[in-house]
Amino acid sequence: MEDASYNAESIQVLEGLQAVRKRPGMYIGSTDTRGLHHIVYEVVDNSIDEVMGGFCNHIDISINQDGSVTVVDNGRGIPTGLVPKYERPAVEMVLTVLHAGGKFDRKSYKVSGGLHGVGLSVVNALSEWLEVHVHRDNKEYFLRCERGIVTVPLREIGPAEGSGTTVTFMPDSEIFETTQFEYDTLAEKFKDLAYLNKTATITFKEVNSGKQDHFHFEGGIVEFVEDLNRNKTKLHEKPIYLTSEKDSIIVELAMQYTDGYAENIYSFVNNINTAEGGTHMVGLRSALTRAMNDYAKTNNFLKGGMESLSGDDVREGMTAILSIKIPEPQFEGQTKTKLGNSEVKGIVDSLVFEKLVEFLLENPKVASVCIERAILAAQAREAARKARDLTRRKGVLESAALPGKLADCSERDPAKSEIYIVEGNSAGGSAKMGRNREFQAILPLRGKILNVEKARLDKILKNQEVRNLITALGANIGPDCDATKARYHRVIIMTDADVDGAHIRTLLLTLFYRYMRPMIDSGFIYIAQPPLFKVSRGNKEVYVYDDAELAVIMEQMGRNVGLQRYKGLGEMNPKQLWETTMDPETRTLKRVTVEDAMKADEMFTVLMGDEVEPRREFIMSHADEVENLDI
Ligand code: 0RA
Repeated sequence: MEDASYNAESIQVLEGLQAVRKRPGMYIGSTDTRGLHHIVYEVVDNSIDEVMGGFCNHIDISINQDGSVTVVDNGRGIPTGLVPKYERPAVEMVLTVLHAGGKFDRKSYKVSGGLHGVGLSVVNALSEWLEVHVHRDNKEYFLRCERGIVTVPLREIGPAEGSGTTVTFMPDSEIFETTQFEYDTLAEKFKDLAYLNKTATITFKEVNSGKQDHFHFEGGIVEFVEDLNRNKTKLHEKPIYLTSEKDSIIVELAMQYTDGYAENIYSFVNNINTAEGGTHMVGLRSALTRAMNDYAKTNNFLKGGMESLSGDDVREGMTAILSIKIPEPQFEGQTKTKLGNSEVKGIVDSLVFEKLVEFLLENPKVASVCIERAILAAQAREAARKARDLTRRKGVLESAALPGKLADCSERDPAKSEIYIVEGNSAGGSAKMGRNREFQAILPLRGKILNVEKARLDKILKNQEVRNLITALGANIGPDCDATKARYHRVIIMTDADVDGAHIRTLLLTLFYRYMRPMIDSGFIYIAQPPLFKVSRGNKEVYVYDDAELAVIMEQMGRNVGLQRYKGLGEMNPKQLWETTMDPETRTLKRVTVEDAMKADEMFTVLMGDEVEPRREFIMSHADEVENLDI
């Protein structure tokens, strides 16, 4: 008799999932932490689809003791009935057939085209094992697979109340470079999902660490904006909220002006963070500029020869969330986070324009605050342009006029050159003597540079320390910043291991984050790691870089050890500074990344903002935020 489970159909299925195991990167992007997290998002996205359809309002996620992940939802439950043509339960096909999703169209806003939306079958293929419990029609069903192959076929295991799906999977250590989940990364994503889907309550816990979170935001993206602005000074009490729909495209926008200077607009398409922007953002920017200019002109706000407000003026100080839902998104770009659908630009533009004009007319007080804010920005921009022209003419920003305090290196190839930005003149002296002058330049900074968060570009450019830095780096600042012009591909911030050192480091990072972002994006910014202690016994000396290490070393060295605590770089002589902090053979550098602009902005805001307590907390807890990198 022919084995019914081994026919042409099942061979195809096997081949499909084998392909996923063979080239996982094609389906989930990579097999590192990112890819690992992706498969969690994939499962959760399926539950979110049920939320968007209005069938589900609870999702509970846990990282279990054994390292597996469980996602529980109270949606309709994956269908269990036999699919006519195939004579197999739908749930089995959803789990074992690539792109089976199309066969059970849920008519929701799918996450296709990006790295998500590959389907549960991909998660299944990349799991050592995966189990599904479905509650449907007052029954509980169970199914188990191992590495994509059904090992326990669908069976009814008892009665059940309500409906829903529970998926538990163990990521396959044969596939993933790491199977260690980062709680905070996952939690951040689930929090975003809860903001974007206000009907959902999402809980998250990690059994081993005891960490847990509960996310539910009645206000949706309005609350998202309020949260982003919580440490800022708001110019109007409530975020402006608009929503509209056309051609099956749903557009939602929440925005609020602050007294800051940064523009913080985040966009999402079908809950995916479109960090690279795209057609929806183009449409939004066009609508904002048009609506604000229309209102300003109609109501005689523009005076003194000012002709119009630029897009930058209109967006200065704005925090906004744009969330759109579209049936067939096309994602493009380096990280597949740029929306490509050309029809979206016009739709977002016209919907936002129409609703914003309506809002401004109905809320003249808020309208006038927003317009005045943009006018101020336009005036300051004009002043900044004049100041910049002036400094340009004087040659301050030209590489010909390098600052006198800079001890440059002899190497001319930026890729081989580094610059140490050193706190204080005395440490600067040690660094100059200790360095390898062939490829290491030193720029000492005196005292604390300007508090850049509170100052505009024109004021910042007047600060001598900042000018020295900009000139030395050669990459310019603000909209003109160009990392390809940088004179060094390693810009290393070297500060004391005390509170002042932490402060000046943050000031520098703020400057880079706000005005020289391309330098961070290019991976050119680093933080030096000077030792905290020197442990000595007889003529044996060991440098120690953190407290945990100190305990171990003290234990190893035994009795009668000498312990010196380094508070400042100045306490080391040039040779020690070279050996511990500057020699590429032995030093450790931390590379500064802006993984998550949203988070970084929040950090800087708290640090530089008016409130003291969150600032103190921040300094204590975020000191190690940057990635560890051995070079
Ligand atoms: C296919 C069709 C239907 C629901 C689902 C899949 C579904 C999948 C997942 C994955 C996790 N949770 C889920 N919940 C539902 C529609 C079912 C119907 O029409 O009743």
